[in-house]
Amino acid sequence: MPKILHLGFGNFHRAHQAWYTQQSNQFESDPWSIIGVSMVRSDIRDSLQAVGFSYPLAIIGTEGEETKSMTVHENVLVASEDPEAVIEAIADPCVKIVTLTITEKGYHQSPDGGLDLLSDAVIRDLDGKGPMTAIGLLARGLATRCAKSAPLTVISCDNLPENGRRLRKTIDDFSRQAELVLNHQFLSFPNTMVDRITPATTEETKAFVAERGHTSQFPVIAERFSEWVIEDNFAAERPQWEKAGVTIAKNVAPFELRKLRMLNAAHSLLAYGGLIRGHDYVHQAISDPYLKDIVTGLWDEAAETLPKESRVSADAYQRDLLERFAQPAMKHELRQIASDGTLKMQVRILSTLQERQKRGRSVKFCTSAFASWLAFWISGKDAPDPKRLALMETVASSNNEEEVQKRILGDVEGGHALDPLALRDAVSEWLDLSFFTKKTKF
Ligand code: CS2
Repeated sequence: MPKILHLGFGNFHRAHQAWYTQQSNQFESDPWSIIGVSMVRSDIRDSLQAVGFSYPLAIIGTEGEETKSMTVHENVLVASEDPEAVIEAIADPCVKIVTLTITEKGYHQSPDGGLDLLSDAVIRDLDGKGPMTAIGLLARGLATRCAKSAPLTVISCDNLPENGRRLRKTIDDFSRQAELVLNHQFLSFPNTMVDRITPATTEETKAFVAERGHTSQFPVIAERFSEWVIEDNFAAERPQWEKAGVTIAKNVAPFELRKLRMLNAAHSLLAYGGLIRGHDYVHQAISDPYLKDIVTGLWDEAAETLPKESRVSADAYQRDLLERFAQPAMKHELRQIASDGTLKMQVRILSTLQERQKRGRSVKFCTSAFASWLAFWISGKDAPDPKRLALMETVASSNNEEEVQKRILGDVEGGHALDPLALRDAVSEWLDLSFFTKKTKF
């Protein structure tokens, strides 16, 4: 049985890559199975082990809903407990593909796109004094794997532009530091675009699936819409994913940029603007006419920056997004999306801003998304973020809103070659109007 190993056994993986693999297994004479790797938590492995690693997936769409039993996983490993087992599995020639959902921060990237050698987690991993990072685990597994001359495809499924290329760069940097030898003749890192809205599991999720006859501590809810575009660059065998609706493409960039700059950018704007205005869920924020107008403005601005291939369908894409965001049964929490903004802002918003500034085009609405994030912190709200403490200190350091803006802007602008004065002016337009502060409309 050919295998896939997946690093980051979260809801998104269980609703997306797992779902595509289970669907395409209907067409395989030798079906694929997945070994999930939970980076830290062992409770999910303990709970799912008792039921053969199966779990219910509730799929919700405007045309109704269904709950599927997912049975494609054969095992779950816990990296924090036994990293060597993960390294061994990556090196096992039965594993043909490694997929990853480790979130933006899992890549430990520096602003120049390489591995951040100043990151504590990376330093501890390299010194052997802390838990291995996902990048460290993968680099060690790949070195052992290459020594066996057995080819392997490594697919990043995180929301980052050119995620395959970035992953390869961080793996190469880590390997160099750790003196691991990789042979790229046996490896490939295709770029991908992944999409399926998948909220975190709550007590309500458990009740929702229980009402439909499924008992599980770890059920998943996802929207019916799902998309996966993978660059046609495989080093080894792969499932017939295209039979389950996956697009295997020569160039992923048009899809990836459209998704990041339209879907994810709007999500971030709705998260910060929505939380400030007292909403909890995406469907509430998008039905707030005030926010909806700003989101539409953002989409128009982002669409203009897209490559021709995806620009032509941007209007239809916007209409679909409005429908997808508006589904109340998804209960997609804004808090979930608000996390890790320092990393998300750069790839979702600042890249559009930069493109538009270069072309001398208005940046009013894409700036609003950035301003909403600044205002979120300035107004004393809180979310998990790698720079959370630094942001909170900056906010506490001065009562002068403009001064605080200036410092935060300085922190995240790095590497984007934005015109800082123009950006500051554009942001001030939103914050001066007190758009996003507690004082006014929000
Ligand atoms: C969201 C994404 O949490 C977030 O930041 O924007 O997880 C989004 O739901 C997915 O990318 C949809 O495919």
